[in-house]
Amino acid sequence: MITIIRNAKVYQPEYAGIKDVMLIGSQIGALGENLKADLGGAVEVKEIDGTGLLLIPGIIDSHEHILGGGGEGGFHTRTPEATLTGLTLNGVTTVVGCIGTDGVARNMEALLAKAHALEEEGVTTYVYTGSYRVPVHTITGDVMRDIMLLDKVIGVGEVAISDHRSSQPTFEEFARIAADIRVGGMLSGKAGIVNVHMGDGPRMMDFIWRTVRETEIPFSQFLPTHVGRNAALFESALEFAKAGGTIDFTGSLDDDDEVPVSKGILRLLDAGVSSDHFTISSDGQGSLPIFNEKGEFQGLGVGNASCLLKELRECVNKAGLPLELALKPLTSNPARILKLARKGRILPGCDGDICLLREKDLSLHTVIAKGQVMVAEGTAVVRGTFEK
Ligand code: FWO
Ligand code: ZN
Repeated sequence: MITIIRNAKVYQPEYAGIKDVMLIGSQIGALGENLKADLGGAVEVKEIDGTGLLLIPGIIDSHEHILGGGGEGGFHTRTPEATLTGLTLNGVTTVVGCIGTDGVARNMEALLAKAHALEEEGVTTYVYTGSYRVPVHTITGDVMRDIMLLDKVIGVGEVAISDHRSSQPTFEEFARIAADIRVGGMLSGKAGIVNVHMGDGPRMMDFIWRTVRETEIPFSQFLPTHVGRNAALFESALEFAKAGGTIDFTGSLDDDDEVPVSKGILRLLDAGVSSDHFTISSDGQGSLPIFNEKGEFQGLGVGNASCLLKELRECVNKAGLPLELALKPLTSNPARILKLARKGRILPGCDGDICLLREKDLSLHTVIAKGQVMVAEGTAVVRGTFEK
């Protein structure tokens, strides 16, 4: 199958002008003007009119509870799993699944099966092995074996620190996890990322700082998430980013975080942090529990991948960031830090993961994943197995 998207304003994410983009099978084949594909009728050539539309790389969500999560208020508060259109209708074409608080009734075997299910339904999936808990609950019994032997495992997480729900790991346990996943990643050509769940506790990023300062493990091994959840944590995360680390904001639908994403990004840029060093993920299907100061459960919401395009719009419309910069934390930045070589960019040889947005309101028009049209003019044309 060949698909030519014509005359769209192409963001690679850097702006490339009005171009045609040709998809050959599941990959981007070419960018250019007046592209033609004449295969003597042997292969169907689809055309999509991209006139007046913005063509961007498919969104990479580096932290989503695709299996469902939650449970902090008892069994009835376990959150529902991700659905295919819950991803594609929000522009997500690549997702990294993780397990959170409940590492017992949610396990790695089920997470991996869910990741394969979503891959079979049409998007690209990866997983972090483990959950909040230390020692890490793996599939093979060992963090290094998991990342070396299981293709979809690209790191460990979300490892909880500075949180009343963590395992209260020692620094040595934390450093050992980072060491093992680093070497396992190295030996398997993967990022070996430690996706660190940052809680509200006063120790904040101490374990990460100590690992970077007291061991040979580099900044790039860590991707701390939820960094906007309180102002003090954000200041520490800002220092980490200034020192060369990458930090991950959790998008939110009601800006209940103390540091809204677009404000946090402006702060980073003002502080001289490169626009390569921050990402935005959704925590989709994860629980958003509220606890009072005594640690008593008050209630919970559920994360949703729709926060990603909402944060993109806020970065452009509220913070006045150029689209080509605001796209980086959702596309080329996670692709780089997670070492997803063919993801996050509109370049020949990259996977055919593309979103078309309407220019006036950055609303979603079309989504293509691995060369397959998943959403056309705002309607899902491919649905999950049990989605009606
Ligand atoms: C955050 C996932 C939190 C689950 O602190 O970590 O609970 O297991 O599903 N969510 N615990 C939400 C804040 C960033 C608002 C998780 C959740
Ligand atoms: Zn978390």
